Amino acid sequence: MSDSIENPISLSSDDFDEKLSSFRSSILPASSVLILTHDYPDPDCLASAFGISTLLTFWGIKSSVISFGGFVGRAENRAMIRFLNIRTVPFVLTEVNDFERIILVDSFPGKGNVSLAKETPIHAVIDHHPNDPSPDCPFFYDIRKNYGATSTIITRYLLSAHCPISPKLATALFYGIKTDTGEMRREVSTDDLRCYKYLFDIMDHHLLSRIENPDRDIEFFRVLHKATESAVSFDTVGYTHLGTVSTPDYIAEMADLFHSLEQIEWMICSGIFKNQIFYSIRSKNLDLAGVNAERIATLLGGSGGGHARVAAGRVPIDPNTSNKILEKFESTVKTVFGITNINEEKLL
Ligand SMILES: [Mn+2]
Repeated sequence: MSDSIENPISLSSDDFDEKLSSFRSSILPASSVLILTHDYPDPDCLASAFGISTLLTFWGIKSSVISFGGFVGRAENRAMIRFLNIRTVPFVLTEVNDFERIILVDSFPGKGNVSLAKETPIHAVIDHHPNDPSPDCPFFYDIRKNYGATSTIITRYLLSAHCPISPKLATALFYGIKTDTGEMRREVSTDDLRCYKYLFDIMDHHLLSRIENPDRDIEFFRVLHKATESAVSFDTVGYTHLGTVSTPDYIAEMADLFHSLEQIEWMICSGIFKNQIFYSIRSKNLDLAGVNAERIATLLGGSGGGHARVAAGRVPIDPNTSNKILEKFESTVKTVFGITNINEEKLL
Protein backbone atom coordinates (compact mmCIF):
# COMPACT_ATOMS: atom_id res chain seq x y z
CA MET A 1 0.00 0.00 0.00
CA SER A 2 1.58 3.25 -1.07
CA ASP A 3 -0.14 5.47 1.51
CA SER A 4 0.44 3.15 4.43
CA ILE A 5 2.92 3.91 7.17
CA GLU A 6 5.56 1.85 8.87
CA ASN A 7 4.81 0.70 12.38
CA PRO A 8 7.41 2.41 14.58
CA ILE A 9 6.00 0.88 17.76
CA SER A 10 5.93 -2.87 17.72
CA LEU A 11 7.37 -5.45 20.01
CA SER A 12 7.65 -9.14 19.24
CA SER A 13 5.84 -9.85 22.51
CA ASP A 14 2.88 -7.73 21.44
CA ASP A 15 -0.49 -9.24 20.72
CA PHE A 16 -1.73 -6.19 18.81
CA ASP A 17 -1.45 -7.71 15.32
CA GLU A 18 -3.41 -10.71 16.50
CA LYS A 19 -6.08 -8.61 18.26
CA LEU A 20 -6.38 -6.31 15.26
CA SER A 21 -7.06 -9.24 12.97
CA SER A 22 -9.76 -10.63 15.31
CA PHE A 23 -11.28 -7.17 15.53
CA ARG A 24 -11.24 -6.89 11.75
CA SER A 25 -13.02 -10.19 11.29
CA SER A 26 -15.63 -9.26 13.89
CA ILE A 27 -16.52 -6.17 11.84
CA LEU A 28 -15.85 -6.98 8.18
CA PRO A 29 -17.65 -7.33 5.90
CA ALA A 30 -19.97 -4.44 6.70
CA SER A 31 -21.05 -1.26 5.01
CA SER A 32 -22.48 0.60 8.01
CA VAL A 33 -21.04 0.67 11.52
CA LEU A 34 -22.11 2.52 14.66
CA ILE A 35 -19.27 3.56 16.98
CA LEU A 36 -20.64 4.32 20.40
CA THR A 37 -18.90 6.01 23.33
CA HIS A 38 -20.15 6.54 26.87
CA ASP A 39 -22.68 9.31 27.60
CA TYR A 40 -21.30 12.84 28.10
CA PRO A 41 -18.08 11.87 26.29
CA ASP A 42 -14.56 12.83 27.33
CA PRO A 43 -11.52 13.35 25.07
CA ASP A 44 -10.33 9.74 25.41
CA CYS A 45 -13.52 8.19 24.11
CA LEU A 46 -13.98 10.84 21.40
CA ALA A 47 -10.42 10.33 20.15
CA SER A 48 -10.87 6.54 20.27
CA ALA A 49 -14.08 6.73 18.25
CA PHE A 50 -12.40 9.11 15.77
CA GLY A 51 -9.50 6.64 15.41
CA ILE A 52 -11.78 3.64 14.88
CA SER A 53 -13.82 5.56 12.33
CA THR A 54 -10.60 6.41 10.45
CA LEU A 55 -9.54 2.75 10.55
CA LEU A 56 -12.92 1.57 9.21
CA THR A 57 -12.69 4.06 6.34
CA PHE A 58 -9.16 2.80 5.63
CA TRP A 59 -10.62 -0.72 5.48
CA GLY A 60 -13.17 0.45 2.91
CA ILE A 61 -16.26 0.61 5.11
CA LYS A 62 -18.51 3.20 3.52
CA SER A 63 -20.39 4.54 6.49
CA SER A 64 -19.36 4.78 10.12
CA VAL A 65 -21.17 7.01 12.59
CA ILE A 66 -19.84 8.19 15.97
CA SER A 67 -22.59 8.60 18.53
CA PHE A 68 -23.21 9.00 22.28
CA GLY A 69 -26.00 9.76 24.72
CA GLY A 70 -26.12 13.11 26.48
CA PHE A 71 -23.98 15.90 25.05
CA VAL A 72 -20.56 17.45 25.20
CA GLY A 73 -20.50 19.99 28.00
CA ARG A 74 -16.88 20.83 28.77
CA ALA A 75 -15.56 23.78 26.77
CA GLU A 76 -12.31 21.95 25.90
CA ASN A 77 -14.21 18.94 24.55
CA ARG A 78 -16.50 21.12 22.45
CA ALA A 79 -13.41 22.84 21.04
CA MET A 80 -11.86 19.43 20.33
CA ILE A 81 -14.87 18.34 18.28
CA ARG A 82 -14.98 21.64 16.43
CA PHE A 83 -11.27 22.14 15.64
CA LEU A 84 -10.57 18.49 14.79
CA ASN A 85 -13.75 18.09 12.71
CA ILE A 86 -14.96 15.05 14.60
CA ARG A 87 -18.39 14.35 13.17
CA THR A 88 -20.85 12.96 15.69
CA VAL A 89 -24.57 12.24 15.71
CA PRO A 90 -26.63 12.42 18.94
CA PHE A 91 -27.77 8.95 20.00
CA VAL A 92 -31.44 10.00 20.00
CA LEU A 93 -31.13 10.68 16.26
CA THR A 94 -29.63 7.30 15.38
CA GLU A 95 -31.57 4.17 14.53
CA VAL A 96 -29.49 1.26 15.84
CA ASN A 97 -31.23 -1.23 13.56
CA ASP A 98 -29.84 0.65 10.55
CA PHE A 99 -26.30 -0.49 11.41
CA GLU A 100 -24.79 -3.84 10.57
CA ARG A 101 -22.22 -3.64 13.36
CA ILE A 102 -21.95 -1.81 16.69
CA ILE A 103 -18.62 -1.03 18.37
CA LEU A 104 -18.27 0.33 21.92
CA VAL A 105 -15.14 2.30 22.79
CA ASP A 106 -13.90 3.32 26.25
CA SER A 107 -17.01 1.77 27.78
CA PHE A 108 -18.56 -1.58 28.54
CA PRO A 109 -22.13 -2.78 27.95
CA GLY A 110 -24.48 -2.84 30.93
CA LYS A 111 -22.49 -0.32 33.00
CA GLY A 112 -25.23 2.30 33.01
CA ASN A 113 -23.31 4.96 31.11
CA VAL A 114 -24.04 3.84 27.54
CA SER A 115 -27.34 4.68 25.85
CA LEU A 116 -27.94 1.27 24.35
CA ALA A 117 -30.83 -1.05 25.15
CA LYS A 118 -29.62 -4.17 27.00
CA GLU A 119 -30.88 -6.54 24.31
CA THR A 120 -29.10 -4.75 21.43
CA PRO A 121 -26.38 -7.06 20.09
CA ILE A 122 -22.93 -5.48 19.90
CA HIS A 123 -19.94 -6.75 17.94
CA ALA A 124 -16.83 -5.29 19.55
CA VAL A 125 -15.65 -3.56 22.72
CA ILE A 126 -12.29 -1.79 23.06
CA ASP A 127 -11.77 -0.41 26.54
CA HIS A 128 -9.44 0.08 29.49
CA HIS A 129 -11.98 0.14 32.33
CA PRO A 130 -11.74 -2.71 34.83
CA ASN A 131 -14.55 -4.93 33.55
CA ASP A 132 -14.50 -8.67 33.01
CA PRO A 133 -16.62 -10.08 30.20
CA SER A 134 -18.27 -13.42 30.88
CA PRO A 135 -16.45 -16.47 29.41
CA ASP A 136 -19.24 -17.01 26.86
CA CYS A 137 -19.12 -13.37 25.75
CA PRO A 138 -20.50 -13.30 22.18
CA PHE A 139 -18.58 -10.25 20.93
CA PHE A 140 -14.95 -9.35 20.24
CA TYR A 141 -13.33 -7.53 23.12
CA ASP A 142 -9.94 -6.06 23.91
CA ILE A 143 -9.88 -4.80 27.47
CA ARG A 144 -6.53 -3.60 28.78
CA LYS A 145 -7.05 -2.58 32.38
CA ASN A 146 -3.46 -1.49 32.91
CA TYR A 147 -3.65 1.05 30.08
CA GLY A 148 -4.09 4.72 30.98
CA ALA A 149 -6.22 5.49 27.94
CA THR A 150 -8.26 3.71 25.28
CA SER A 151 -6.61 6.18 22.85
CA THR A 152 -3.32 4.30 23.40
CA ILE A 153 -4.93 0.99 22.39
CA ILE A 154 -6.44 2.65 19.31
CA THR A 155 -3.09 4.22 18.36
CA ARG A 156 -1.57 0.74 18.48
CA TYR A 157 -4.41 -0.62 16.30
CA LEU A 158 -3.84 2.13 13.70
CA LEU A 159 -0.12 1.39 13.65
CA SER A 160 -0.65 -2.37 13.41
CA ALA A 161 -3.06 -1.78 10.52
CA HIS A 162 -0.54 0.59 8.82
CA CYS A 163 -3.33 3.15 8.68
CA PRO A 164 -2.13 6.74 8.17
CA ILE A 165 -2.66 9.01 11.20
CA SER A 166 -3.40 12.60 10.17
CA PRO A 167 -2.19 15.52 12.33
CA LYS A 168 -5.80 16.07 13.50
CA LEU A 169 -6.27 12.45 14.49
CA ALA A 170 -2.87 12.47 16.21
CA THR A 171 -3.92 15.60 18.12
CA ALA A 172 -7.14 13.90 19.24
CA LEU A 173 -5.35 10.72 20.38
CA PHE A 174 -2.59 12.70 22.12
CA TYR A 175 -5.19 14.78 23.96
CA GLY A 176 -7.12 11.61 24.87
CA ILE A 177 -4.00 10.07 26.42
CA LYS A 178 -2.99 13.36 28.04
CA THR A 179 -6.32 13.89 29.81
CA ASP A 180 -7.02 10.28 30.80
CA THR A 181 -3.56 9.82 32.33
CA GLY A 182 -3.56 13.29 33.91
CA GLU A 183 -0.48 14.11 31.82
CA MET A 184 1.21 10.82 32.78
CA ARG A 185 0.43 11.40 36.46
CA ARG A 186 -1.66 8.26 37.04
CA GLU A 187 -2.15 4.67 35.91
CA VAL A 188 0.25 4.72 33.01
CA SER A 189 1.54 1.75 31.02
CA THR A 190 4.75 1.77 28.95
CA ASP A 191 2.62 1.89 25.82
CA ASP A 192 0.82 5.05 26.98
CA LEU A 193 4.15 6.88 27.12
CA ARG A 194 5.43 5.39 23.86
CA CYS A 195 2.30 6.39 21.95
CA TYR A 196 2.29 9.81 23.63
CA LYS A 197 5.81 10.44 22.37
CA TYR A 198 5.05 9.07 18.93
CA LEU A 199 1.91 11.21 18.50
CA PHE A 200 3.70 14.32 19.78
CA ASP A 201 5.77 14.47 16.60
CA ILE A 202 2.87 14.22 14.15
CA MET A 203 0.13 16.19 15.94
CA ASP A 204 -0.84 19.84 15.41
CA HIS A 205 0.40 21.70 18.49
CA HIS A 206 -1.31 24.93 17.54
CA LEU A 207 -4.69 23.17 17.43
CA LEU A 208 -4.05 21.49 20.77
CA SER A 209 -3.33 24.85 22.32
CA ARG A 210 -6.64 26.19 21.00
CA ILE A 211 -8.47 23.15 22.42
CA GLU A 212 -6.86 23.49 25.82
CA ASN A 213 -7.54 27.21 26.09
CA PRO A 214 -11.13 27.56 24.90
CA ASP A 215 -13.41 30.54 25.35
CA ARG A 216 -15.69 29.85 28.31
CA ASP A 217 -19.26 30.89 28.90
CA ILE A 218 -20.28 32.75 32.08
CA GLU A 219 -21.88 29.56 33.42
CA PHE A 220 -18.42 28.07 34.00
CA PHE A 221 -17.53 30.91 36.37
CA ARG A 222 -20.89 30.62 38.17
CA VAL A 223 -20.22 26.90 38.72
CA LEU A 224 -16.67 27.65 39.89
CA HIS A 225 -18.04 30.18 42.38
CA LYS A 226 -20.64 27.74 43.68
CA ALA A 227 -18.05 24.94 43.95
CA THR A 228 -15.69 27.17 45.92
CA GLU A 229 -18.45 28.39 48.22
CA SER A 230 -19.78 24.93 49.04
CA ALA A 231 -16.41 23.13 49.30
CA VAL A 232 -15.74 21.42 52.62
CA SER A 233 -13.14 19.02 53.89
CA PHE A 234 -13.16 16.14 56.35
CA ASP A 235 -9.49 15.80 57.18
CA THR A 236 -7.96 14.83 53.79
CA VAL A 237 -11.29 14.18 52.07
CA GLY A 238 -12.68 17.14 50.12
CA TYR A 239 -16.28 17.44 49.02
CA THR A 240 -18.30 19.99 47.08
CA HIS A 241 -21.87 19.91 45.81
CA LEU A 242 -22.72 22.06 42.80
CA GLY A 243 -26.52 21.97 43.06
CA THR A 244 -28.33 21.69 39.74
CA VAL A 245 -25.95 21.88 36.78
CA SER A 246 -26.57 22.48 33.09
CA THR A 247 -24.13 19.70 32.13
CA PRO A 248 -22.70 16.82 34.18
CA ASP A 249 -19.26 17.63 32.73
CA TYR A 250 -18.92 20.43 35.31
CA ILE A 251 -18.87 17.80 38.06
CA ALA A 252 -15.80 16.05 36.65
CA GLU A 253 -14.20 19.39 35.85
CA MET A 254 -14.60 20.75 39.40
CA ALA A 255 -13.44 17.44 40.89
CA ASP A 256 -10.25 17.74 38.83
CA LEU A 257 -9.70 21.36 39.82
CA PHE A 258 -10.38 21.04 43.57
CA HIS A 259 -8.37 17.85 43.74
CA SER A 260 -5.27 19.96 43.29
CA LEU A 261 -5.86 21.55 46.71
CA GLU A 262 -2.70 20.88 48.69
CA GLN A 263 -4.09 19.23 51.84
CA ILE A 264 -6.53 17.01 49.92
CA GLU A 265 -6.02 13.31 49.18
CA TRP A 266 -9.57 12.56 48.00
CA MET A 267 -11.96 14.88 46.20
CA ILE A 268 -15.63 14.13 45.66
CA CYS A 269 -17.83 16.45 43.64
CA SER A 270 -21.56 16.02 43.08
CA GLY A 271 -24.34 17.82 41.22
CA ILE A 272 -27.89 17.28 40.11
CA PHE A 273 -28.73 16.75 36.46
CA LYS A 274 -31.99 15.37 35.04
CA ASN A 275 -33.31 13.75 38.24
CA GLN A 276 -30.01 12.09 39.06
CA ILE A 277 -27.13 12.90 41.40
CA PHE A 278 -23.97 12.65 39.32
CA TYR A 279 -20.67 12.40 41.18
CA SER A 280 -16.97 12.24 40.42
CA ILE A 281 -14.23 10.93 42.69
CA ARG A 282 -10.50 11.66 42.49
CA SER A 283 -7.65 10.21 44.51
CA LYS A 284 -4.00 11.29 44.64
CA ASN A 285 -2.44 8.11 46.00
CA LEU A 286 -5.05 5.58 47.09
CA ASP A 287 -6.25 3.22 44.37
CA LEU A 288 -9.85 2.87 45.47
CA ALA A 289 -11.73 5.54 43.50
CA GLY A 290 -13.52 3.02 41.25
CA VAL A 291 -14.33 0.73 44.18
CA ASN A 292 -15.77 3.59 46.25
CA ALA A 293 -17.75 4.97 43.28
CA GLU A 294 -19.29 1.54 42.80
CA ARG A 295 -20.07 1.13 46.52
CA ILE A 296 -21.91 4.46 46.65
CA ALA A 297 -23.92 3.50 43.55
CA THR A 298 -24.77 0.06 44.89
CA LEU A 299 -25.97 1.49 48.22
CA LEU A 300 -28.21 4.02 46.47
CA GLY A 301 -29.50 2.00 43.51
CA GLY A 302 -27.46 3.75 40.82
CA SER A 303 -24.48 2.89 38.64
CA GLY A 304 -20.85 3.77 39.16
CA GLY A 305 -17.24 2.67 38.82
CA GLY A 306 -14.05 3.64 37.05
CA HIS A 307 -10.33 3.52 37.48
CA ALA A 308 -8.10 3.40 40.54
CA ARG A 309 -7.80 7.18 40.89
CA VAL A 310 -10.56 8.55 38.68
CA ALA A 311 -14.13 7.37 38.97
CA ALA A 312 -17.73 8.48 38.67
CA GLY A 313 -21.31 7.43 39.12
CA ARG A 314 -24.92 8.50 39.23
CA VAL A 315 -27.88 7.71 41.44
CA PRO A 316 -31.56 8.34 40.70
CA ILE A 317 -33.57 10.91 42.67
CA ASP A 318 -37.22 11.59 43.12
CA PRO A 319 -37.62 15.34 42.39
CA ASN A 320 -40.13 15.70 45.25
CA THR A 321 -37.71 14.41 47.83
CA SER A 322 -34.47 15.69 46.34
CA ASN A 323 -33.28 17.19 49.66
CA LYS A 324 -33.68 13.90 51.47
CA ILE A 325 -31.85 11.92 48.80
CA LEU A 326 -29.06 14.48 48.82
CA GLU A 327 -28.73 14.02 52.59
CA LYS A 328 -28.74 10.28 52.06
CA PHE A 329 -26.13 10.61 49.32
CA GLU A 330 -23.87 12.71 51.55
CA SER A 331 -24.19 10.34 54.49
CA THR A 332 -23.44 7.39 52.17
CA VAL A 333 -20.30 9.18 50.93
CA LYS A 334 -19.22 9.69 54.56
CA THR A 335 -19.79 6.02 55.35
CA VAL A 336 -17.92 4.80 52.29
CA PHE A 337 -14.96 7.10 53.00
CA GLY A 338 -15.01 6.40 56.74
CA ILE A 339 -15.35 10.08 57.69
CA THR A 340 -18.66 9.96 59.60
CA ASN A 341 -16.97 11.05 62.84
CA ILE A 342 -14.64 13.65 61.38
CA ASN A 343 -15.52 17.34 61.74
CA GLU A 344 -16.45 19.25 58.61
CA GLU A 345 -14.37 22.31 57.77
CA LYS A 346 -15.45 24.95 55.28
CA LEU A 347 -12.95 25.79 52.59
CA LEU A 348 -13.84 29.51 52.68
MN1 LIG B 1 -10.75 6.37 28.97
